[in-house]
Amino acid sequence: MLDAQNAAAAPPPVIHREDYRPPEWLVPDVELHFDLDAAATRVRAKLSVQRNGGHRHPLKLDGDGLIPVAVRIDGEPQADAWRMDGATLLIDLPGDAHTIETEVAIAPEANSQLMGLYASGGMLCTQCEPEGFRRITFFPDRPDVLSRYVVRMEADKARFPVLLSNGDRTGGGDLADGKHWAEWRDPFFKPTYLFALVAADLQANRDSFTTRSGKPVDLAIWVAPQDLPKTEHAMAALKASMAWDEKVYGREYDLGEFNIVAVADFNFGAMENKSLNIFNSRYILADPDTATDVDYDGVAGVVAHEYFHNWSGNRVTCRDWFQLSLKEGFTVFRDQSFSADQGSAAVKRIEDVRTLRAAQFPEDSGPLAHPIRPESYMEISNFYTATIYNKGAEVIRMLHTMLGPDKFRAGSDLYFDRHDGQAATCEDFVTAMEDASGVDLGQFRLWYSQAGTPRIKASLVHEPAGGQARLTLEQMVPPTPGQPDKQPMPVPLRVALYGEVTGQIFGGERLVMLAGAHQEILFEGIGERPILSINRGFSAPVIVETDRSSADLAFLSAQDNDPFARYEAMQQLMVNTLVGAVATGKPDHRAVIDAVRETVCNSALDAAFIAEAVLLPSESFIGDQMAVVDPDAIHAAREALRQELGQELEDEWRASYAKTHANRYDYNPAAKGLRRLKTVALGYMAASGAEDASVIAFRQFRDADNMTDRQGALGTLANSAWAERAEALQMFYDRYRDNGLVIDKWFSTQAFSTRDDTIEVVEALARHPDFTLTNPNRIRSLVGAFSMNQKHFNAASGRGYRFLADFVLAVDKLNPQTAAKLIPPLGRWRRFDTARAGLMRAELERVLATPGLSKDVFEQASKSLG
Ligand code: B3K
Ligand code: ZN
Repeated sequence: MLDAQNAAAAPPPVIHREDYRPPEWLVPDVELHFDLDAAATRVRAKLSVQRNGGHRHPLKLDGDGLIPVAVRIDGEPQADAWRMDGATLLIDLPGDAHTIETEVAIAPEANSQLMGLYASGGMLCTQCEPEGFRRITFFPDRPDVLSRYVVRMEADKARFPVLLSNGDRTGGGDLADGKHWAEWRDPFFKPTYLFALVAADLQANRDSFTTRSGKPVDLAIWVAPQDLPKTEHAMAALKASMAWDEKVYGREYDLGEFNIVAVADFNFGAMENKSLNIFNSRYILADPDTATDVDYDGVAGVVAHEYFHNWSGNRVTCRDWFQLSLKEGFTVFRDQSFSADQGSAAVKRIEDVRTLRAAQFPEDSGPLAHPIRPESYMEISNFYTATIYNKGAEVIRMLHTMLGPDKFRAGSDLYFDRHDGQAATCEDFVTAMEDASGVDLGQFRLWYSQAGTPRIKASLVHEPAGGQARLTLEQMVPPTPGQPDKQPMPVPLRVALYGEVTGQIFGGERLVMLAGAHQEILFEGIGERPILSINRGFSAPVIVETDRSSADLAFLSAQDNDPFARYEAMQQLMVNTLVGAVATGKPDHRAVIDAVRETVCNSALDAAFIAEAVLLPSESFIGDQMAVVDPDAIHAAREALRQELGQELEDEWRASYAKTHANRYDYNPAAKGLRRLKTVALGYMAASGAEDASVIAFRQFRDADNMTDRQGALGTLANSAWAERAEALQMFYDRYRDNGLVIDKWFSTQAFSTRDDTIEVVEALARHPDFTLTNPNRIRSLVGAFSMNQKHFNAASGRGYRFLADFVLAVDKLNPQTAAKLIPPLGRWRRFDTARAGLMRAELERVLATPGLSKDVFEQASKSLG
């Protein structure tokens, strides 16, 4: 942590994309020898190094917290040939090819950062992306240095009976003193960030998959014995992903083994290490009693995501970390498409857009805005963002829309063929798409370099005399930090015009390519007044502003044949209503109530879609539409609309509830949809103030045969003033006290509560014996969840801000990556009134003034002050 301690005094250096230079030394082969022990692990590394180019520079091996115990060059200890430059080991080498051996001692159980080799629940495991490998051994720790690895591990056999690494197991056996060893070889060239090892006492759910060319693959998911029954869903998702990638992308798996290990303490969701994926256990373990339908979807989506990385990330990796979206945006697009194919594509698209709007749009309009290919960073761990991942996926999706599935597939085939075994760039990807399709993507590249969410103004004018309709589009890309002036981007908009009377689409859907700042599109043969359906399927990650009336939005919410556009029309109607209510203080709920009634009563719609469509936009999304966020007024307006919807449509909610509640647990898209609608209906019944709502909620909670129903009811109870509330929370805790993942839900449900005592409850929960700073899931479940509770986090007293900043500082001492991820809500100060903005800034300043800050937190806090 030497660097970290200097951060407050001298800001950490800024790394620029334009400064990229190829590596000076390559390391084609590496042998690692681990003498594993939780308190003291010895790591010996033997690197074959090759000079790359005609320079005379020394070999630079990155290290972080490492002290060399021994260094040998071509087998000899040459003390005068090497030196330390800060954390980096420099070695002067006379020739162009040498063998370097180093030895270090590390302490996994003292590693609270969870980067490098660390201990979790009695096992040893690794996390190397992006720069954790340098905490294990000295190495050129950058993604464009690709090596073949041989890994030998030795460990106590009783404590660590399972020894895993990348590739295939090539040897093993017993040693003296109760120890044993295993050797693994990975024939594929890979960068350091894909290295992994696990030493553990776990058991495997084993299965197999035969690739389409007939090669058998042994699959194993490693967990604690009592968790084995919870791995079936992940295993099914893994096999489905393997088949899907063959079918949709023509990509086959390339080794004889594929292992997944679940760990309780993990900074992220999961990690795609070559053939040894390591997962946060929340994305592996699922059974009906402990995991919700959302959790099941998360497990399948993340298993697929990490598996898909084997091609989009591992076989073709990133040249440097500025190219992160090359693998992440593409892989998110791939996992989204996979999930859409497994269930309801319409609902999946709605969920993906909701995530983008909740996580990425605020980022894109705030002080941390960056393009999907950033230009600079202090700490690359801060760039695993919704922009890189989710906007990155939207950019790939636009290519898919513009090129069509066949040309897109030709482009991806060309990309994989051309760059297999290489460290590539975003530019390589776009060039492959361009070469394979013949489509000019020159201007499209702006999506990689410009930050900010484009705003599109769309207005439609009907000229009945000529039977024409004129669609005028205007584009504005807002300024973002470091990018004051923007160029218009190419925006693919799927558009349809509906006849007001006939309800028919005129001439089918069109793909309109908006290329400039202003464009007019003429539609012919429009005899009746047309209603505009635009950005159907959310074909571009933009904000579309239209002047459509409430009546037109209601029409679309009832009739549009594009499910996303239909959902969107309802959302827009709700947003207009709520923003209007906040602005005028005179709510007019009529149009929303009628539109919701129409949707709830439409027997042609499936339950999952109805549940999504009738949900009110979140308080933060409403805030995003306002010049100055007024958290209390938004909350009051939204609750008033919820209450009136509950009361006016009480019979409909009761009918929906009755229809769905007899349903016994089964995991399939239809049953999931019924469960979702059931809890949405329960929420409205509670909002209506119906006297029996508490009894119904408590009954749902108590009698549930699955976590979706139980947690759904608990959420309603947790928001209430009902007598049953405390009992339900206690019952939930007692039932699941030994299950960390479910106790996370217990914390987050209370942190999300709308009740007025939420901040006191949250502060008390931070002192609960089950709260701990060493488990990232637990931190997110309380502190992260609370920071998303717009009303209470933004309490006018500033108490919520102080709570968050206290945790940023406390967590930073242990785990800078997790601490830095807590900061963005404080960076939203520009969106609030001056009093709140001042309080938020004061907390950011307090964080920045603290000595010994990590560079992760320094970068996020200083940029957030703006
Ligand atoms: N590639 C990993 C990212 C882990 C980085 C942690 N700082 C997870 C994923 O996107 O699949
Ligand atoms: Zn990923």
